[in-house]
Amino acid sequence: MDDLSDSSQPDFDHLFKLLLIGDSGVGKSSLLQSFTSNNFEDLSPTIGVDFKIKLVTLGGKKLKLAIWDTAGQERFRTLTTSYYRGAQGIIMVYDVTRRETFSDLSDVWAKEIDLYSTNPDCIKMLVGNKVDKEGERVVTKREGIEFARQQGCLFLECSAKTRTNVEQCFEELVLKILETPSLLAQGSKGLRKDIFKQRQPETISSSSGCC
Ligand SMILES: Nc1nc2c(ncn2[C@@H]2O[C@H](COP(=O)(O)OP(=O)(O)O)[C@@H](O)[C@H]2O)c(=O)[nH]1
Ligand SMILES: [Mg+2]
Repeated sequence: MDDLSDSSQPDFDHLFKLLLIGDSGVGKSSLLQSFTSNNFEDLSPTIGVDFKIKLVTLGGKKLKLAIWDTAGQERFRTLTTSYYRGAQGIIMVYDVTRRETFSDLSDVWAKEIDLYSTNPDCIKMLVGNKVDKEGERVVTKREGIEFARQQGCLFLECSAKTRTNVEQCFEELVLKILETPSLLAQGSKGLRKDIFKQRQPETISSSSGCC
């Protein structure tokens, strides 16, 4: 019973589920790491948890953000409906130095969102990561802006490595969610339990099964 959904003390006004999607290697886990713990380190490609929690105060509200990261399943394009279910915000990440990660957003990921996202009002943020590697850039900012316009998403370029614009990626998305009444209603009640339902800490303990 003593799980995260047991809210005996209401320490936040809204709980939002945010997702990170995009090709393997674009820097999703690094962005999350950079946002939630203020440092950048070389992460192993597979992290053993499904989401991280961050408490923030934005727009005068105390918010609990449950930010979901893939544990490497995106490599096999096997993110399931439960990953998308109930999300108020989706961050679509590409690597400005790898064009295929940008084209996969329209070829693969935007289609998945259409298929699986249960929230018609869900806010999307397009993020071009690794701008610290300016010399290796192959996707221009202009292209990012244009794609975001087509998709109706917010847009930012950032670097998880230097932390440039990392907070802004999450904050602009959350501020937009706060402006959307239908999403606010979901984030304050009801969905709390659902958000934490899927495969909670068992992935952590699964590594040491032997006597
Ligand atoms: N130069 C640079 N490298 C990055 C940046 N973000 C991530 N990386 C590196 O890109 C690789 C993949 O990052 P990771 O976060 O595991 O990507 P994920 O598969 O999308 O979760 C790692 O070697 C990271 O250190 C960035 O902003 N700049
Ligand atoms: Mg990752």
